[in-house]
Amino acid sequence: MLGRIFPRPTNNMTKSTYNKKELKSFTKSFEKAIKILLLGTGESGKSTIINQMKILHINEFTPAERIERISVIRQNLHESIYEIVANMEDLGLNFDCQTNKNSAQYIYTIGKILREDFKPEDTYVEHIQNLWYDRGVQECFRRSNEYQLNDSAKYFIDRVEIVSKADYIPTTNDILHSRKITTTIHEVKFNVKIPKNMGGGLQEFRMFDVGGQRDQRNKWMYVFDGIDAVLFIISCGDFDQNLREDPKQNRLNEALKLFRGVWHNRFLVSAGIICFLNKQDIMERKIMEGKSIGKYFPEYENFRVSAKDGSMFDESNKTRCFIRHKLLEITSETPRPIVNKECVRKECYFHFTVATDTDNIRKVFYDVHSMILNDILSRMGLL
Ligand SMILES: Nc1nc2c(ncn2[C@@H]2O[C@H](COP(=O)(O)OP(=O)(O)OP(=O)(O)O)[C@@H](O)[C@H]2O)c(=O)[nH]1
Ligand SMILES: [Mg+2]
Repeated sequence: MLGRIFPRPTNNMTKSTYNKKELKSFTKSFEKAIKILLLGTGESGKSTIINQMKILHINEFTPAERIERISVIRQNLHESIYEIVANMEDLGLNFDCQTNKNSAQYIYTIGKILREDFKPEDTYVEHIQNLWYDRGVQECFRRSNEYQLNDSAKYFIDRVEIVSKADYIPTTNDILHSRKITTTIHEVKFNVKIPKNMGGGLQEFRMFDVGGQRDQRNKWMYVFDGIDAVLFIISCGDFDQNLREDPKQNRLNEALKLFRGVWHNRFLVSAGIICFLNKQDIMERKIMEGKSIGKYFPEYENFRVSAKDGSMFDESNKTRCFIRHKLLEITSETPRPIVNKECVRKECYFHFTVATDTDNIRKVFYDVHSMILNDILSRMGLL
C-alpha cells in the first residue's frame, strides 16, 4: 500500500456501488493534485529528475532557459579540469611534459571560479585539450573518488570545443548533465493523461525539489505537509566517494542513514515512498574499471542474489541488488509507535534509474504513475 499517495475517497461508496460511469466521474473528481517531494543527498539527481519532468510533461527548454545555462555549463567544465589538475600533486602524479605543466598553470591562473565576463578563447580550449590527453591527468581523473569531482566532468571536458564556441547554445542533453546546487525549494506542476481504461482525464502532479546537502536539509520540513509520496533518490555510483560537506563520510552510507530518517519520519508516515536507485550508468562504469562496493561495505562479500533477481556473477547486478537489500533492511526495521495504526507504512517501491536518460525516466515514470492509479483503484475496491 502506498499510504496517502492518492487523496482518500471522500464518500462512503463500497465496491458494489461502483460502475464504469461512476468510476470515470470518480477518477475525474481527483482534481486534487498529487504532491510528490524529491528527497536525497546532494548530487543524487533530484533536480535532474525535475528537468526530465519538464522535458516529458511540460515543454522542452526555451531558448532563454538554454542561454541562461551557458554560464553554469562553462563553470562546470572549468571547475572539473581545475579540480583534476589541482589534485595531481596530492595523488603523487606528474604531467607528461613541461608543456602540459604550463597548461595546468594557465588553468590555475584563471582560478576555480570563472569571472562573469569570461569568454573562452582558442588558447583556453587548447590548454584543456593538452591536459585531457595527459596520462597523469587521465590517472587523476580515474582516481576522482579520492577527491570531489562533478559527475559530468568527462561529458563536458570531452565537449570543450563546442561549449567554448561564441555562439554555443546548450542542447537538452547538456542541460541534463549540468550541475547547479539547489539551495531553495522549487516546484513544478504538470498534467499526465490517465489511461481510458482507468477513467481517462488528466491528473495534475506537483513536484517539489529541495537541496540535499546537509546544510540544506533543515528546509525540508517546510514542504512535508500534505505530501502524497516521497521520491527518494539514491546514487548507486556513490559507493566509493565521500561527501563534499564531510570528506570523512562515505556518500552511500550517508544516503542510507538519510533514507532511514525519511522512512521513520513521523511527519511523512502517511506518504508513500518510492525509491530511485539512480546513476546506474556510473555504478556500472566503476565496476567495469574493477572497483567493488565490497571495499566499503565488507558484508557485500557474503551477500547472495536471490534466483528471481538474476545472475549472482554479474557484479553490476549483484551491486544494485545489494544496495536495494540495504534499503529493504531499513524498511523492515520495527517502526516507531504511531498513534494512527492505519498509517503504518508497509512497502517501498524501487526502480533502477539513470536520471540523465530521458527514455529511461519516461518508462520509470509511466510505471510509477500506473502504480499510483492501481493503488487508488484497489483502495476503492475496484481492482
Ligand atoms: N551519469 C549520470 N549523471 C547523473 C545522473 N543523475 C544525475 N546526474 C548528474 O549528477 C549531477 C548532480 O545532479 P543533480 O540533479 O543536480 O543533483 P541534486 O540531487 O539535485 O543535488 P542537490 O541540489 O545538491 O541536492 C548533475 O551533473 C547530473 O547531470 C545519472 O543517473 N547518471
Ligand atoms: Mg538539486
